Amino acid sequence: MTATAAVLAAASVSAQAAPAASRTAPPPTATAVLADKYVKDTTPPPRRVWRTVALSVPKGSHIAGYCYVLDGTLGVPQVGRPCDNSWVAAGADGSARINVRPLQSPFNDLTVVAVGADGQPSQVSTDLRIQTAWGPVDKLGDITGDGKTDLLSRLGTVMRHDAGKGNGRLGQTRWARVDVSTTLYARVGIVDGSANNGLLALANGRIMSLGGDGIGDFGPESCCLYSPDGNDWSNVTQLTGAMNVAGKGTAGFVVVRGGQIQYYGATEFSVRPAVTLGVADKNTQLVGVQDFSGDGKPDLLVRDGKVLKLYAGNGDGTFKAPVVFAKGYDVSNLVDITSDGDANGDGKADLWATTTTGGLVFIPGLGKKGFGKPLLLARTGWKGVQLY
Ligand SMILES: [Ca+2]
Ligand SMILES: [Ca+2]
Ligand SMILES: [Ca+2]
Repeated sequence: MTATAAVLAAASVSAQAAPAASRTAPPPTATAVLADKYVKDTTPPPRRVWRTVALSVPKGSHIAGYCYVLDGTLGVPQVGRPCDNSWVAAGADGSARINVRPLQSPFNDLTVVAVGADGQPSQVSTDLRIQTAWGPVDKLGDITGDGKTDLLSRLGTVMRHDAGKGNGRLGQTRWARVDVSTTLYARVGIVDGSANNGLLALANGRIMSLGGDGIGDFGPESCCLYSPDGNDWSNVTQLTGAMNVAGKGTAGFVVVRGGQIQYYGATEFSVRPAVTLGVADKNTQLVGVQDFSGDGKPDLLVRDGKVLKLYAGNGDGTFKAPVVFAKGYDVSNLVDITSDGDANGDGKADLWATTTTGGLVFIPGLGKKGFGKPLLLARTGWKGVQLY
């Protein structure tokens, strides 16, 4: 360090250390305790159950309120910069009650700072760990926690989900927070050790996992799944989840990569060598990996031009040679087709597809007989939407 730099550094340190003469003392640290009917229970309630938390500061402290976040990073407010997480005003005695919804099993962390009338935060934040009962693990295909298969899709850079009603039809639409620019997504099962279904994302040649929040949103991204044949996935052009292909509970995914269709079994952190299933060309579209044939073993369904081809799964991570499974599924009629499993409760894997006129159809699975007559769910609103 030069003499000048040392002087500047010393000046900078002393400037930071100097107290601001106009400031009052920061408010005291908050106390956060659970305050609802569940605190008497010997085991905590499951995730997604709303909890009430009582916030307080010592008697006689005058504060404006509390800034808090559950399972996230608190952007601590400052004088002139208000709370950008959740905010609750304090009563005259400095206390407040908040309702929060723990979404993870088993631990959820609440971070709170008290904020003075002048906007100053307490010097130390308060952490409260809220426990939930473990599981049950959400059904594959259900991202909202009601046991019914949901549709996940993307329009431009925005991810949306439409809550399945359990009869193939769709209910409430929600837009997710996750940023989906320049990225391929695949629906998979548990990716983060929680009980909520998550996603794989491919961006910039890397495959990342995004845990689910169990009510239809995902993230943040966690890096990375490493390929046994080099960690560069940049030549992957399609990606779909492939759970239970090598037995119940096993994770994996199928890609189109370098003109080939490949299955990769995966653990949380590593990927097994590729199983090449066939060749892919410009007419190849991965539809999904579900049990379409009705024998209990997940199969790969691929659109090849005007037909759907089935790669029947053997239940051990290998697949049989493809056979034509259904006809009349050309792009001039159906733009994008996906399967997230059974959406109408008969145990057979179904399809959702967008139409060339911007509509959406539900196509019920008939097991080994293929698929039934499409049911029109929406005439418009689905133009340019990509289904996952
Ligand atoms: Ca659901
Ligand atoms: Ca099957
Ligand atoms: Ca079905």
